[in-house]
Amino acid sequence: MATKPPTPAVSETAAEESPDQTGAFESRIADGQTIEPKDWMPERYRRQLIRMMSQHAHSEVVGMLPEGNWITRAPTLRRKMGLLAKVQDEAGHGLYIYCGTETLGIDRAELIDQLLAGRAKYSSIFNYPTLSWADIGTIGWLVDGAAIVNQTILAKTSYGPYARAMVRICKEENFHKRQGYEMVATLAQGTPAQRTMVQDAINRWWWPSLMMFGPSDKDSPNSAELLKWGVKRKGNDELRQRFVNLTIPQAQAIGLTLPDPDLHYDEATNNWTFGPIDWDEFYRVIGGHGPCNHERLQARRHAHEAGRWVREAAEAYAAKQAARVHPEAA
Ligand code: BYC
Repeated sequence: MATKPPTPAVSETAAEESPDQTGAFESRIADGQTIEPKDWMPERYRRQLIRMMSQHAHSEVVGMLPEGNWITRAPTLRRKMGLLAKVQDEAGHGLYIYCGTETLGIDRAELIDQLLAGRAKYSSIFNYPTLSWADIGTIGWLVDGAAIVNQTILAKTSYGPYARAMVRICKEENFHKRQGYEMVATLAQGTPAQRTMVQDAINRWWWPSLMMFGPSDKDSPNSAELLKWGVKRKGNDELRQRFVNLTIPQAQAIGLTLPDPDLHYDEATNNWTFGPIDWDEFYRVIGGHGPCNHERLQARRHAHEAGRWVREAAEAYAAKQAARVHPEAA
């Protein structure tokens, strides 16, 4: 049965917030304390977290679709089992984060309605198609790899429930990344056709993976506030650079290339410098006009309708159980 989410101690409007309250809140964050659901928080902090956490939860759930597409076509039983487990893990991540978002006083059903109505964002990366089996390894390596870089830092975010969800999620994402890299490395050592297939997958997923970190800091309207409140601990550009620095040696180790003629190692900064990102493409995709946006939302809407009877049955069962335990309330 749907339970009412707890109501955090927020003011109804930002106008009711006193400088003392905000000052005490910001000192706690500066002291490295986490903010917990029953603590007072500025309304703006609560809204920012709902925005970011719900987008993250939606990304996990929509992220099951491109990979789920290959479960029936995995080349071996071992690969099929690995992929099934990974896709199930993503569903679990979505659930933890939806639960975490509910501690901010919003109902999961409302968040899912926003997604299905096309009013909520989810990660741009899941609007690209999975064209070959090599895409599955490449997603594990690059997409989960990018996610880990972002989420390892989010495990230190100032909001306790989100930080704790990230600790477990990162452990699983690490496993996904290793599994993906092993698949890519196996194909890289395979036949010329397998090598061509995996290189093609990397060529298609590299730039969208860099876009996962969001716009450059100077064009990121939310970053300054999120950094001030310790929701983000690093900017989008720093995390993107960290991902690039980690990934290039991994590509070199298995003899594959990344599709960027401008890539070079900068001895002065110890960074791999990369070419310009196509931000027009990024904004097109997050604006709903990527290659698979329509297909992804349709698949979620269909799954939601197909699962309606399960939700109703679960609610009816929970109500029956509750009536047995508390017959007076029935
Ligand atoms: N895609 O001010 P900014 C996974 C939006 S799932 C779409 O920098 P912020 C996995 C942004 O929302 C990984 N939209 O925003 C699952 C904002 O729009 P609104 C998902 C994006 O929040 C299955 C606008 O652009 N991870 O790993 O400061 C299988 C301006 O951006 C994107 C998370 O969700 C994007 N890539 O920073 C495998 C992590 N980038 O809301 C793997 C949690 C930006 O103002 N989220 N936008 O209309 C974050 O860390 C941050 O929200 C972001 C963006 C770094 C993504």
